[in-house]
Amino acid sequence: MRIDVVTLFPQLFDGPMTESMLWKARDRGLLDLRFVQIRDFTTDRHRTADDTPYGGGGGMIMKTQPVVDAIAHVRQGAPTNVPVILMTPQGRVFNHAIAKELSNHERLVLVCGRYEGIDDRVRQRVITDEISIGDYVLTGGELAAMVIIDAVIRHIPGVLGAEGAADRDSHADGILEGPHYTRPPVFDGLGVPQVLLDGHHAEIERWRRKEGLRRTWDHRPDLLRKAALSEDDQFALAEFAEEDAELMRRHGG
Ligand code: 6GU
Repeated sequence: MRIDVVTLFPQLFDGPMTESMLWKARDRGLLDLRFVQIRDFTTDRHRTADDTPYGGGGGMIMKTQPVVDAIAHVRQGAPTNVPVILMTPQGRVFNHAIAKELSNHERLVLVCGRYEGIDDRVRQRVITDEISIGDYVLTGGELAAMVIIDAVIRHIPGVLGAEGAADRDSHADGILEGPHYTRPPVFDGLGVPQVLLDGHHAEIERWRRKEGLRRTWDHRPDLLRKAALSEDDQFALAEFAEEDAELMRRHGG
């Protein structure tokens, strides 16, 4: 997969994109990650990429022409249907399903805004999708682009060690993952659930599923409305509900 990032600050990507899993993906040729400096497409002596907003108000707006030209540059020779995605708090909210969907594309173009925003005519002319990573505002789209790159490439076959591991992640089937443990067997008086030490594989899988459901019940009950739940899952949820009701009876709510 090839990803082109259109940005005024390519250096911001240096650390996160050259370590660990990201680097392995690039090293193995599974991810061709490139950066385009918007400032290289400015036309004036001062390489001006921003200007004051029409209508007044604070802040600076990124100019249309350098961004449009930078995008045209990376799209040369690319199929016409390559997604050109604007990083913006006004976009659709990123999630597991969108990460997986984007991973099916041969190429992506991620456009990072800075300052107060980009002239809307960039969006009107060349943007095909707009993504936000959550309901808060970042100083620029670069951190959001890094989040998206990381989450997307986990779905490319061969990027994660164990094949298909992304399908076992939290959110993959609509529920969270349960807890994990490694040695030692006791830390500061805290043990490890006996079922994990016994080595009975089917029991371990049942336990993991149930603990994942318990986490989801406790932290993200909103996810349970959309999750695909088996009869055993429903039974576990009924048990959690009963436990909660029992706590309420004993301690008041
Ligand atoms: Cl994609 N960009 C900016 N600037 N802020 C954000 C965001 C993106 N997603 C959440 N906040």
